[in-house]
Amino acid sequence: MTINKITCLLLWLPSTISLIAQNPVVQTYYTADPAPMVYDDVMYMYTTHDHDTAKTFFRMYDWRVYSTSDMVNWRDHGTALALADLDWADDRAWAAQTVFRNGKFYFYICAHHRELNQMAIGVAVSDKPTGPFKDALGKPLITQDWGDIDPTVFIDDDGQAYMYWGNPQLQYVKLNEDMVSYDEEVGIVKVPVTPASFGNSNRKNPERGGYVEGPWLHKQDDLYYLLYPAGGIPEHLAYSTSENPTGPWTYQGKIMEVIEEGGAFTNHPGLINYKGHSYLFYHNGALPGGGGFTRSVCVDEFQFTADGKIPMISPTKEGVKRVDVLDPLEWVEAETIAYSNGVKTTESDGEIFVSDIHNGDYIKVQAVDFGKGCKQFEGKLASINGGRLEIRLDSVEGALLGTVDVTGPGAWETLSTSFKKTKGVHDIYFVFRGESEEALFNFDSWKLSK
Ligand code: FUB
Repeated sequence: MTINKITCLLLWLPSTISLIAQNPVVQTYYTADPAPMVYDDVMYMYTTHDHDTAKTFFRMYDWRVYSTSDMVNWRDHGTALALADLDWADDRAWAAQTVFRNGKFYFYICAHHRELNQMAIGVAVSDKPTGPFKDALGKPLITQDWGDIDPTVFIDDDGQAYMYWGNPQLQYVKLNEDMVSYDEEVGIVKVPVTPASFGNSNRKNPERGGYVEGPWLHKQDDLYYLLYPAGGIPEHLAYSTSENPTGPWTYQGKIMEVIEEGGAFTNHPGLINYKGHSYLFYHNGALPGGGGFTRSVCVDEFQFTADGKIPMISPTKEGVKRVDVLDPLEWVEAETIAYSNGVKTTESDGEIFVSDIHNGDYIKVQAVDFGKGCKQFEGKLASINGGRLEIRLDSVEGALLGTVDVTGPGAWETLSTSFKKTKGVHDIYFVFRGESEEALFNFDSWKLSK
């Protein structure tokens, strides 16, 4: 457990703070460069992964994927792709994005090319949004120089797909329908990074526009929006618009200032609409132990103005409001988390479970719909040093619905407890207790019944 638990406890006392905090979205890992995608009414979020021990430079070896149906409880699906899955890549698993086309999910990534000793853009493919993804080409799609980072892919209404990328040179290709090759006749188009197109925030060179890296292409009401980190280090977020997916781009303004408190020197935007709301995904360094190389993804809601502008968006600790409730009558994976303190998740044989559970750690699950009444809890747990799972209502110190003793031989077992019939929508807090200072047990899934 590298995220210092004492720091965690100090930071989150009094525990009432954690009742309202939803940002950063993921607390079990350091995650960055969020790329949202909606498929089949579910929001997926692909992230990069800052290693817990990164101090003086990025240590990034894999990409992760999460999903939600309510915008507050995020299910951890584990590693979508790792450098080890790409024959040609050996370091810097940097920003990426997934899009769906023709029954397949295409994951555009950038990573360090072992032989060329430069960054390159590749594409991996899967039948499922959560992967596992496989290298589609066995080699990169784009290999020019160190600037080949941060791909963003957008499929227009006429079916034409565009991939933009680059630091500091913004560039694009028109992807072919197979999504793993591009129109060679058009080739790689370098976009003029002028102040008129990208603002005058470039601190090193005022002649040049403010665009730095991390583009995100979005279309709304026939207008194309290009969002990007700008200005230099530390980065703020800005956007430009165009009536065409290939520009020319007109600078519109800042959308997020440099995050001073709990920020990172980078930021990285992802804009998406979901269930009638507009969201900006970005990252900061606000998790305990966080910083420029140990970042965390966040999301805040905003509204386009009546004339189609993106307003300034303030990063919040509160995050976003739920847009749905969670059904507890079906088995819920324990790694479906609104907020957690102290725990991690572990992948084993294709299964993911909550691990690194110590005395005093907890998981918050938001807006659990008890309906007209539930009175039974079942959980799949496996003891390590033994302990107790407390099921509490609405806060860490909230009413104790029931306690499950996890003291078995170590294999997964289904344990249950009955509790006073409880109705309506509540947050559940799973609070972990035990005498051992080591990990107490693992937690796989749970459900309630009437
Ligand atoms: O996460 C590594 C790099 O930092 C990304 O590729 C950039 O966008 C910046 O966030």
